[in-house]
Formats: sequence, structure tokens, C-alpha cells
Amino acid sequence: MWDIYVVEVLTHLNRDTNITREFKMALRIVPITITTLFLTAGVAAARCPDYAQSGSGHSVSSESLYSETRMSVRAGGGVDLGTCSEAPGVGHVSEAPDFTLNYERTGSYNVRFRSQGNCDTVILINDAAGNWHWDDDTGPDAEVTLGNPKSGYIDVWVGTYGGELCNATLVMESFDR
Ligand SMILES: [Ca+2]
Repeated sequence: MWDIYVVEVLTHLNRDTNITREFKMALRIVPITITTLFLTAGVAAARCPDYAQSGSGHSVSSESLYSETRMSVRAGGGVDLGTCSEAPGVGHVSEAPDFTLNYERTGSYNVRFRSQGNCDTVILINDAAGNWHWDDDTGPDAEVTLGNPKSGYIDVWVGTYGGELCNATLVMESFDR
């Protein structure tokens, strides 16, 4: 596309005797430089949340979460979700999960995660099936409900919408389906 564009421009400019040879040479270099910039940006992969790392570990079950469970967390981090194509949503999270829950399904329950902080928080979850879930503004601040999640590791990030760090609480509770 750039080659066609440049040929058209050069053809047009050739009618203008005031255009110098140097200027025309410079025009040939522009698309090459732009192409190089795009290639460089493509090689530099954006950082993403990494569920292969572990967060604070807790063993929970459908039954234990029938009682509301609250955990303090420092929300936010250095990973900008907006630049990561592997995970959904927007906001800023740490690279490692804040929590890695070893979840045991002991019945047919939905599990609700809510975050509430001193700033605008978001929730990012990678469930035991490897599916991502994200929310910003459901409930008081952010809320994700997993429908009858399977047993295994559930990674939870509490992030911040604006990029600052703030103190927050993660609230977990299970409900009969
Ligand atoms: Ca929010």
C-alpha cells in the first residue's frame, strides 16, 4: 500500500521542477521507516498477567465460602491490561495473581467475587478451566460470579482502573444455584 502511495506521490512531484532529488529520496525512506517501527512494536510483546505464577494461597470450597470470606489486598500493579491481548478488560494489575485459590467443588454453587477499594478497582480471574473473567463496575465496585466453577486453582487479580495502587478488600461468597 505504501509503495503505491509513494509511486503516486513521486509521479505527481515529477511534474514539479522545484522538487529536489534529495526530497524525493527522503520520501522513499519514509515508508521503510514506518514499516520498521511497526515491526519493532510487534516484536516487543506487552506484559500480561501470568497465571503460571502463584499468589497468596488459600484452600477454599463451595461450602467454606457459604460464609462470606474477606481478604485484604493491595490493588493494582505494573501490567496494563489494555496492552495485553491474552487477557480481557482494562486496568492495571500485578503480573502474578494476588490470590491463588485451591478451590474444591463440594456441591452445585456459584461463587461470587467482589472487590472494593479506596479507589476504582477491577477484578480479573483465571478459573480452573483456564477461562478469563473481568469486571469493573458491577456491584459496589467490581464483581465476577463464576457459575458452578470446577475444582482446581482459581487465580484472582484485584487491579485498579486508573493505574494507582490502593488498599482494597476481596469478598468471596458461594450461593446455591
Ligand atoms: Ca470498579
